[in-house]
Amino acid sequence: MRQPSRFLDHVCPDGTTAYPAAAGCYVLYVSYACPWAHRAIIVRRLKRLEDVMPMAVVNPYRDERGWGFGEPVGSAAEPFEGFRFLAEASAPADPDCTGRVTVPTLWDTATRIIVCNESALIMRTLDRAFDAFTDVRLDLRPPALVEALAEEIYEDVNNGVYRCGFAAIQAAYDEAVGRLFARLDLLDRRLADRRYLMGPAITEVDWRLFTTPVRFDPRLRRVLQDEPAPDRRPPEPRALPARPVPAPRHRRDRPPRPGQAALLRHAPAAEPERDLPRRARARLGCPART
Ligand SMILES: N[C@@H](CCC(=O)N[C@@H](CS)C(=O)NCC(=O)O)C(=O)O
Repeated sequence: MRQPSRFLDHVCPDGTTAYPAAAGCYVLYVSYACPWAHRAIIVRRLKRLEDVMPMAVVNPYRDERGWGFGEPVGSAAEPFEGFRFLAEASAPADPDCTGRVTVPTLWDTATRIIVCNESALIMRTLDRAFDAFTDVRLDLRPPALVEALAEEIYEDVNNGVYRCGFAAIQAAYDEAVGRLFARLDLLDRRLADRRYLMGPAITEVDWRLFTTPVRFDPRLRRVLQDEPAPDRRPPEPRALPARPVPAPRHRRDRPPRPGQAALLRHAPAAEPERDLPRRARARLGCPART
């Protein structure tokens, strides 16, 4: 089952949380397969924060130990902390915790604590907290943003596909599939006279919607467990912000900057793992924190 997010703090530019905005201090852990992580990857790219917030990608497959790095499918070893499994990141904050850690996860290399593993909050942190480090002025949360719409999209679409996939009985499956497609129809109608869900400008809600239906084919077909009924094809892209918006290219990240490149060359086994955070911070230019 999908786990609730356990870490719900955020980075703040004005020092009102324990996590000040600073370049090179935080690592974003993601899976390219995950629609929730995809949201964070998109905002990081839109805000051009690639050099400010390094990103590490987990293996595409996970087993009962949760997301891992390096073995066995040839992904890169985790370059910042030497984690073999993302679950190791939860130990400092929650030593008794045996739960897995979900992606996206925002990790603070200074305190060695997970700041947040809730994608909606991470999106907001990326949208707002690092403005001093980017020239991109983008407001994904205008005052008119309708929270209720985001909530409906979450319930019926983003989480709705999981309710389809995890349904244990036919009636639950039918109900979830019905709600999913009814919501997509409503969204489609909403987009009939506007370019984006909130009007002329793209906002957080569009991106929150986008990462689920864009996976209808091929990944969500597996989650949905079945083909939709013959009269219910997956939605046409009209309901998605993908076509009119240049979708950020996230598969190929920009080459690491010199400090990161040096860091990436250090396989975790080659040096004591405990030294990595300090060196990582130094190389990434992260100021010391007390
Ligand atoms: N509420 C979370 C959900 C994230 C989530 O469920 N991520 C999945 C991947 S799609 C995950 O990491 N699952 C790992 C696990 O359950 O061990 C968010 O929006 O960030």
